[in-house]
Parts: sequence; C-alpha cells; structure tokens
Amino acid sequence: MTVTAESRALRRERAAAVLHANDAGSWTKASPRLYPHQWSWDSAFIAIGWAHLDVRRALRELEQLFSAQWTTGLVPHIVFRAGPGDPYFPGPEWWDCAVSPAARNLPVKTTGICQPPVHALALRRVWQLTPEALRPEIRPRVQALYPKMVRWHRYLATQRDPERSGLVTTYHPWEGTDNSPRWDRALARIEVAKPGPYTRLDTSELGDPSQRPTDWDYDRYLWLVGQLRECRYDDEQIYRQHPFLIKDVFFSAVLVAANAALLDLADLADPAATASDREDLARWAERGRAGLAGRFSAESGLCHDYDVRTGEDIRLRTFAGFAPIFAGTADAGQLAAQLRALDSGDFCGNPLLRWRLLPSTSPAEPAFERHNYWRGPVWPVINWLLWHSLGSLGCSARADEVRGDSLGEMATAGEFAEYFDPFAGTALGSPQQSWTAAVALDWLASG
Ligand code: 2M8
Repeated sequence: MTVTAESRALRRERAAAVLHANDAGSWTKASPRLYPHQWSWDSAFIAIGWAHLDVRRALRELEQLFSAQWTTGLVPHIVFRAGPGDPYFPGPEWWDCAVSPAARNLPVKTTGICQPPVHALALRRVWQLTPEALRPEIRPRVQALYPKMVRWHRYLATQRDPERSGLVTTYHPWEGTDNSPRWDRALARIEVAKPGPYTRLDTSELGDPSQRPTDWDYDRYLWLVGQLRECRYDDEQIYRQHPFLIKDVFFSAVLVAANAALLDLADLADPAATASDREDLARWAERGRAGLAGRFSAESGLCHDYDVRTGEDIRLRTFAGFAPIFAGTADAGQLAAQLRALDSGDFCGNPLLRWRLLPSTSPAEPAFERHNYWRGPVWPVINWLLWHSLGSLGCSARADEVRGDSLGEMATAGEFAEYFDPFAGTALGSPQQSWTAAVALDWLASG
C-alpha cells in the first residue's frame, strides 16, 4: 500500500500527538491508562519515535530508564514513576525490590525482572537521526550511556546465561510476551499458585477480558513474583530454586542484534568503549548466534525455546521462531528456510489474514486466539523488528511490504493500538499505545 505525501504528514501529526499526550516530561507512559509507568522495552521504541521529533528528548527517555539500572546491570522491566492518580496493578509493593542489595540505593521503585534489550538498537537509531549540527552536543550523552548498555548486556550474557550457551534465561512471562503459549506448559506445572487476594485493574480498564491473560495466568504471574522476591532477586539463588527458567530464543536474538548495534557505535563512543568491551560484545554476539543455531529446526524452519527445568523443547509456532531473522543470521540456508516459513500458510501466507504481517502466534497453532494479547494478535513493534531485521539482511522488498502493511493496518483501523486482530485488522488492547505511535513515526520517515 502506498502512503501518499498528504496522508503521511497527517499520520505523522497523529502519531506525534500520541507521544506528546503520554509524555511525562522526561519519560513516557507506555499508554495513557492501562500502562501509566515507564516500561523498559517500550521506552526504547519510544526513544526511536521521539528521535523523529526531538533527539534531545529521545536520549532523555533512555537516560531516565538507565537511571534505574541495578548494580548487577539489570534494567528493570517497569520503573514506577506515575503518581497515585494513575493506578496500576501490581504495584511496587508486590515486588519489594529493596530486599535486593542491587536495588537498595535506587532513586525510584522498580520491578525485579527485565525485558528484551532493544535499547542499543534505539541508541543507534537515535544517533543516525541526530542532525549534524546537534552531534557535538549529543555525542557525549551517547558516550555516557554506552558503558551502561554494555553492563546491561554483560548481565544478560553472564547472570542470565550461567551455562554460557548463548541463550538468555527468562524468569517470568512478564519479561516480554506475557501470555504467549510458549509459557503454557511451564505455568501448568505450577500447582500451588495462590498469591493472596488481589484485584486486577487491566480487565476492567479494557472492558474486554478476552483480550487479556486469564486469572489462572495472573495467579501464576503473581506467585512467581513472590518466588523471585524470596530469592531476593539473586540470580544464583533463582537459578538454584526458581520453577520457571526458560531459554528464550527471541530475547536471545534481540541480544545478538543489540550487541552488534553497540559494536557499530563503539568508535563513536570511544573512549567509553574499551578494547575489552569490544571483545566481549563480539564474543557474546558470536555465542548468541551459535546458541540460536543449536535451537534451529531445519524441518520447521523455526527456532525453538527450551525449558531449563524439564529439559524439554518448546515446539510451538510463534513469532519467536524467527529468532535467526531477528538476530541477523549470516547463514544463508537458515535465512532461506526462515523466509519460507514466514510466508507459509502457518504465518504471513495464511489466507485468513487481513494484512501479510507476522502474528504473535500462528493461526495454525491450537492455542491461537485472534483477540487475545500475545496468543495471536499482530503487534506493530514485533513487525518493526521484523522489518528492521529483513532490511539489514538485504531482503528489502519483503521489508517494504511489512512497513506498508503495518502502516495500512494502523490507518485502516484508525488507531495506534497496542495490538490488532490478524483476521479483521481491527484495533485491540490499549488505544494510543506509545510504542505503536513511535514505530509508526519511524516507518513514516523511512520510505
Ligand atoms: C504488557 O505487559 C504488562 C506487564 O509488564 C501488563 O500486561 O500489564 C506486555 O505487552 C509488555 O511486553 C509491555 O512492555 C507492557 C507495556 O506495554 O505491557
């Protein structure tokens, strides 16, 4: 679909208005009501959006997020910044992160888990979009962020991968794709899941519980938080006793791409990027690629997660299976198999799809639900990562289609929604979702 010049300007204005409306000055609410705090990977995408409007503001977003970094290097998944007028459940009291020495001196309350490390991709994009005249001012700020990002990646490559497998271990479904069927079996193993009385706000806020995780899921999410809290968020203890440890191929692929992005910025960040940082980043990226290659199935053309506790493969068809594409695989055979899988009837080639976009879960999976969050809907940020990765891999025609279809989907639905029904193309979840508007700004400026 072609975006005309006139509609492009209008859409840019509407997308910018979403970021301005959710702007809290130095950080951005993930959405106006459903997610009133600062979320980690949302902020990275949001920074890309801001970079099209104001590069200084874009960097501020990342700086604010990293001001809540733990001494271990972990960047928390939520930084609780909203006031009491903007309720969110579960709040900081459920996490009680002061039990961890790594979070004790933080200026702000946070959660104790993390999300995919898209931040270095954002930093590189912000720098690319920095006008020549602003570069002398922006460069020292990039240099200041750089070692923090290296520490973040070091945490993931070491504490989250004690086996040095190249694959990141996730501790909680909230570390990215909440109710994805990828976690169903591991959650079903949790028998005693009574976290105490609680009242959810998300289902009443949205008005349609079928678009959100179930209470069964929430019982387990909250119980797992309790388990992590009991471990005082200590990675070694978590590894010894936590019941939910999964090698997440999507998270791992993002780390590979993010390591490559930091290497791209190393000369610019000099002297903040030391020789040993560069070696580490290259090693982690290499190890990540090898780890993903070990999880790749030539038969399905997909990569599969792995349950550390049971030793089982998680053989489901979800967007995460495209980890080699997200990681920028250098293996031509793997790429060809992934492209075939991408446009097969299991994914973008499914005749029921309104747009040829990657759904979060394949419509061919028994667990697929077209309206339910990460169990089927199309997420623009995931399609941004797909577009970006396909472009870097030289598949520019297919990347252009992803961009065009994504813009078409948002324009037709008339909303920068959190996610979309893959069959009808209609808006789902929160309206005015910041990261959706942010990637729309990037797409509108690219092509
Ligand atoms: C969703 O997750 C939060 C919990 O972190 C929620 O459901 O309340 C997920 O889509 C997550 O990936 C995202 O970062 C967050 C804010 O957009 O919402």
